[in-house]
Amino acid sequence: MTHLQLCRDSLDGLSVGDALGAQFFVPGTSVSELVAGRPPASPWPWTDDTEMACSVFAELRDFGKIDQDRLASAFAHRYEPYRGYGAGSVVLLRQVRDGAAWQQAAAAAFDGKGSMGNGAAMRVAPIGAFHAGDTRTAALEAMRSAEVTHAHPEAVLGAIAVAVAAAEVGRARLSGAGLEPAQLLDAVLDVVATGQTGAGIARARSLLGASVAEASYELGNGARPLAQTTVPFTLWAAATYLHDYPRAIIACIEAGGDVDTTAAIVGGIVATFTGIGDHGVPRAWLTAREPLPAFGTG
Ligand code: F2R
Ligand code: MG
Repeated sequence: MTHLQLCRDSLDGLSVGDALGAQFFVPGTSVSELVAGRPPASPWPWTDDTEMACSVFAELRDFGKIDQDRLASAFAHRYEPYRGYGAGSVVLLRQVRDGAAWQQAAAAAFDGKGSMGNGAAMRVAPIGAFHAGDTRTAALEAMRSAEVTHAHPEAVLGAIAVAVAAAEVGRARLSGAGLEPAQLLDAVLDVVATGQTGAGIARARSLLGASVAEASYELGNGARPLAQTTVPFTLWAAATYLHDYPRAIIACIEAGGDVDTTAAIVGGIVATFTGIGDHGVPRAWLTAREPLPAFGTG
């Protein structure tokens, strides 16, 4: 098991979560049918979460690290408008594609506050997987990947938290050591303890053992698609269902809100630990997901 294989598993978990989660915006799609083993009809198109994560993956596969200029250019030139990007990201990616510096475009977003959307967190789990066991590098690379589109500190903290979680579960997979839910959240809190996102993760730790309904009510489900109202619940779900990928994704669907993105984040973390098959990403779900773009394979 190489770090690139972990990264690939993470991307598969992320993209399947995204694509399946997005199906639940289609009227008539039922979670009870999914629980009964009858998933929605394929194909499941993936959305912006996967398109951006594939660019992150390609950076790691080809260069082993995040170069901010190259990543910003990749995001902008691969942007497909029908993939459901957030409104701020649409503006920013078009500006960068038209020649603006990402530093200025990201800083100017939302009246100079920068985006605190969950878009930096939704694409970052493969970075943590690639740096499994190296929390510090995972956090630094996550920060670099976030900054090219999201200048607000909450968005950057959210991305760091997700990458650290993926690095920690990757460490556990490689070593074969156990990882309790509280241990995972403590490892994240060692790095991200500030801001609303840090406070939310601390609250998530106190809610371990709660129901999906209570946890999502208390922590948010991304209905406001911000880092601080998305990342705490996703870490709660990943920690709670770390050994069971399908159950982790179903928890996101049950929670409602920004389902494609909560399932992408949770899927990217959990698949780093479970891999494919058995209690990992079901092979039938992988087949149902729209094939990844060529730049996100290999
Ligand atoms: N947004 C969606 N889906 C709904 C759009 C559908 C689309 N129009 C279509 O039908 O095709 N999904 C995607 O957005 C989330 C990721 O968002 P990202 O990349 O962070 O974008 P953005 O626009 O920067 O932030 C998202 C929203 O958060 C609010 N917001 C952000 N920063 C703010 C700030 N400083 N102050 C106030 N509000 C802020 C805004 O409402 C942004 O639009 C994922 O769900 C992805 O799948
Ligand atoms: Mg999406």
